[in-house]
Amino acid sequence: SPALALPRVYNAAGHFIDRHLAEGRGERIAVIDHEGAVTYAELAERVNRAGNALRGLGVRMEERVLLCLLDGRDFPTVFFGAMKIGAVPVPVNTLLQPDDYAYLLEDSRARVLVLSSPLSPKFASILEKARFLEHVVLVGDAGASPGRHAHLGELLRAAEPTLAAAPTTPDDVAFWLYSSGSTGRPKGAVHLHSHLQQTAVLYGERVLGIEPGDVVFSAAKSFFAYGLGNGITFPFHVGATAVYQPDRATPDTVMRVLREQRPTIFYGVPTLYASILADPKNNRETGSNRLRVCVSAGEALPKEIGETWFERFGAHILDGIGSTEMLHIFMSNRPGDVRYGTSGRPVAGYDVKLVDDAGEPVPDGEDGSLWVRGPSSCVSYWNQRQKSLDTFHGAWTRTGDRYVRDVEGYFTYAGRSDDMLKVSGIWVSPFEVESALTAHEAVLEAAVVGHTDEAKLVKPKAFVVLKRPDEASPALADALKDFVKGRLAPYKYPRWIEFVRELPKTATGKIQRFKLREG
Ligand code: 3UK
Repeated sequence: SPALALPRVYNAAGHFIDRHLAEGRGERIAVIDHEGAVTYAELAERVNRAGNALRGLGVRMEERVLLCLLDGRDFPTVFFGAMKIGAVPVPVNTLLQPDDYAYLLEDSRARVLVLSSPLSPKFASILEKARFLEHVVLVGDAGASPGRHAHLGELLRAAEPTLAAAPTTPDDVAFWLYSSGSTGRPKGAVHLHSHLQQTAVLYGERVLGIEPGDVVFSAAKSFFAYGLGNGITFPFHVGATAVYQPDRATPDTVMRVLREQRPTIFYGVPTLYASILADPKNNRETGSNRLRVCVSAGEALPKEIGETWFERFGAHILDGIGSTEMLHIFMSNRPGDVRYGTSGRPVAGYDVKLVDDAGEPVPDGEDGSLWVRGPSSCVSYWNQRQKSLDTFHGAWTRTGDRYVRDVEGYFTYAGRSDDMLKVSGIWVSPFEVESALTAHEAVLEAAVVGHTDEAKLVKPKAFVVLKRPDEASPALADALKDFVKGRLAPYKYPRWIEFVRELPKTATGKIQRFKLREG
């Protein structure tokens, strides 16, 4: 299918928000969140007010606005409001720690932070030092905050309800999404105005077949590239309804939404599907009897989970691989063509290749490094020249994944070419967990690798060398897990700790993690 031809003056807010009014869909429901329903007309007005409010705070074209927001109506309000004035929203992970947020504010140079009140304690100690930050706008309960912050509700009420979109082009920077790597801090993947519509057409429309009558629910939150497409741009591309849920996605919260809102499309990560299936009460009748298709991404979906889900929920799970850099899924199973245990075939509009270390194509049946090319690839990592050169080669992006293609053209995941782990679909750098462990007074050194649990999903496992080896005990292992939980985002802690006398190392002293991996 040919590339999308977008007009030279193009603003993503026009396509995803304002178009619905012009085309008579203003009274349709765009969003259902914990406060109720929002129509497309109401959402469009909120977006305008948000854009005007940000402008009123001094935000200009191309300047960043950091969004640390729980899922709800205010997420698309501020995301599109910022883009509509040509500013650059930067949604960030809501599960991080103060030190991470200090880095993101410094690196992005955001002038404004829009922050869900329940997350404000994580920022209390760092705001003073954020030298580029001028305003904090709180979302939700006003009582929870120091008085000098602005409140989104008040700003929206006071702002003008109309706003002309900034004259951006499809090639203007629209938003950034941070992605973690095996070394150093996360990198800001710079995305353009055209990218959102590209993914909505190529994957949302042509693979999922999303339609105006769909009700979608993504357990993956909107700050992930995966959740952003799932629950914001795909439904808003066609005028469908998105359900948002601010709480952590547990089997209970997710089953409640399935039961109460009866979505037609559900998106999750393998760990969540496995934990829902672990309770035999959960099925199509106690969930959504309208489900027509489900999606899994973030890490490979074990075959058994897909098969059992289909038996119990009567809808297939389409496993597909996407990335923050490519914005959404570029290789996938599709309705009527599901091969569990594989990532399917390339999504039309994207090209992939499997190459060896010399860059030569590998034959079918052998594993190679996966490269991808397509119209939603980010243009670079912000202020990271070397990391950008390592990853982006002309139109091609090196994913860091290894894959095998079979003779029929289906691709099977074969691991990473670096040490990075996907835990519940979210990146974890072993270095970061190792550093957290070695900060403990009892620990001399540590090595962290992936270890598969009973559902065949990868979780971190730590090999720990103690300063005094005779202190090794189950109680100390538990204490170390708690110690890491207190310092890093909760999904990063090691689920298993094995005390060892020494770690395998190269002659130059680098830890050989591959020797600690099983298989
Ligand atoms: C891994 C998978 C096997 C793979 C994402 C859908 O996960 C997303 O983005 P991230 O930047 O991570 C990208 C990396 O995750 N991965 C993702 N999906 C699969 N591995 N099977 C899969 N189905 O290592 C990839 O390089 O966090 C997923 C849509 C948008 C996304 N950003």
